[in-house]
Amino acid sequence: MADHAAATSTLPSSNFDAVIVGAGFAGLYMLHRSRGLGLKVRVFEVGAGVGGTWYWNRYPGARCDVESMQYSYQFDEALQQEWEWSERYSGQPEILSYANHVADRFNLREDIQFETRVESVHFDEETERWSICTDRGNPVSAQFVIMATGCLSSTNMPDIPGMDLFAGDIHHTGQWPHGGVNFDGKRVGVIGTGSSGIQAIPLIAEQSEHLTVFQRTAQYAIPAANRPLGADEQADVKAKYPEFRAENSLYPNAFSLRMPLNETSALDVDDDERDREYEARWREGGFTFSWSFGDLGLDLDANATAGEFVRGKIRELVRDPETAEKLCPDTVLGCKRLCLDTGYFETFNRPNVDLVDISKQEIDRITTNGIETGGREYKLDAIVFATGFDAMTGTLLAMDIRGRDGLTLQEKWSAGPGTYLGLGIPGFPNLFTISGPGSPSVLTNMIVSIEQHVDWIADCISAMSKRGHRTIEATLDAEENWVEHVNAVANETVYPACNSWYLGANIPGKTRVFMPLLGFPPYVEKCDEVAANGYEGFTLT
Ligand code: NA7
Repeated sequence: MADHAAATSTLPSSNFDAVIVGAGFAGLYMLHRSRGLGLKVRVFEVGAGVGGTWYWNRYPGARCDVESMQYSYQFDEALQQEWEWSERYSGQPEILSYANHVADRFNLREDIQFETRVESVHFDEETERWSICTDRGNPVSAQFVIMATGCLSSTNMPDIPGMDLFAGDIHHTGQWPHGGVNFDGKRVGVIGTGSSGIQAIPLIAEQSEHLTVFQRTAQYAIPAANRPLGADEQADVKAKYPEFRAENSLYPNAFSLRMPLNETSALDVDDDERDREYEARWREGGFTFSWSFGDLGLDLDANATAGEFVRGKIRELVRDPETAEKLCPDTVLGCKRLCLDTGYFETFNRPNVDLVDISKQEIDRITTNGIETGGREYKLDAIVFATGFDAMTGTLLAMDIRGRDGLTLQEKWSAGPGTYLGLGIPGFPNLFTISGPGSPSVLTNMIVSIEQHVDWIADCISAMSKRGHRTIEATLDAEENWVEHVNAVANETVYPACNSWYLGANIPGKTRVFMPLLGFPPYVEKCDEVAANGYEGFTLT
């Protein structure tokens, strides 16, 4: 392995110890750790800057739903002490500034090649190295490839007839123009009411002349109760940051909430007590609502009481009863990711906002002038697709990845994504996925999960080097048992009860498999155990 002094002056070079794909939070920390190991490393990033999700999702209102004091790196005490957050939940611009600060502070940019898309990644069995081609030419090779490609990085653009005919502008929330969009005086249509739509709609309503929201599935949203973060509050956490982080990693989602989990069953209390609990958490804001009772995620009847409470709130907040009914979800609360909102339901009281229910009658076509559905044309100057992502696998499958015997990842995953620990794939030696399918990732505080994965991978590479191993590869048995385990855990809960992107159900034709693993602490324990047992479930050569 090359020493780092050599590594920092290598652009352009063609032989690396490790190639990292992506310069979001995962890629940045992986680069930092790889350098610490003395690896000669190159990061390829499609964007012109760092930040991943937070680089692309610049739509109005884009905000993290995990609180600021937790949604940040913990690997460097000085870093977590010096950075100041301004709000309870950080907005996209602040998180992107933080990512840039980290890149500057640790001089990461010099090993990142921006505006470069990795097109193919092929394993050569003779040399036991990967060959990586990008859209910039100049193929490179590497012993290790680490996919830091993010879970929500391939946008889902529905194939609606007539898209190319529309005379106005079309935007996707996940690929928002860097200069912003001026909606002044415009008639705007928003398709999609998941987290992105629910965050963007109130602001687009303020900025535009008229907004029409096209809703396929009504969604549960809880007030975020965002507010400026007090200096005292921030200082309190910083005074005990390592302890705060350690405690948070013991929660199933790897973050703590402002009110503790109430372990009582929602069915064991009377209506008044139940409503009091929901009301207190609704006021507090955030995901603490889902901790109102111990069985909301486990029992459909218990869950239904929470759904009823939220529907009651929607009926109070939205003045027009017909619109309120359309906005009332009838799905299982939390089985599609619960949204946090700021004035979402109230937005439908504005005179310039209309809601079109497309649950029974999908959009027929896009015309030169707008959107046609239910026998009517809605005249628009701009259309915003808030239609989400081909989550967890989309970006990996878009690359031409070939492992042993020329096996493509598309072939390997034709019946659904199989991994061991969300970290390794049989047939693809020395290729790691950070927060890959089968890991807790999107069900947790992503940055905590990312750091855990990066540390595991870095320790693994270091152990291999010390023991003289050239390759590491997950076994088929380990993969099969792991996929079964991930789905068995999900089947104990209400998660499989609806068509969420966790299941791949938002993408037509995508195999229905529950992709993320529920429960961060037992997962960490398992990863540590695997490493301690000489990388059990992997073959080392
Ligand atoms: P989501 O949560 O996948 O939401 C996408 C929304 O777009 C959702 O309301 C979908 O309705 C709707 N959608 C998707 N395709 C269509 C078509 N073809 N026609 C009409 N409506 C459609 O994506 P987000 O970007 O909001 O959030 C993703 C994650 O980012 C979120 O969970 C947070 O973790 C951050 P559906 O529900 O499928 O009927």
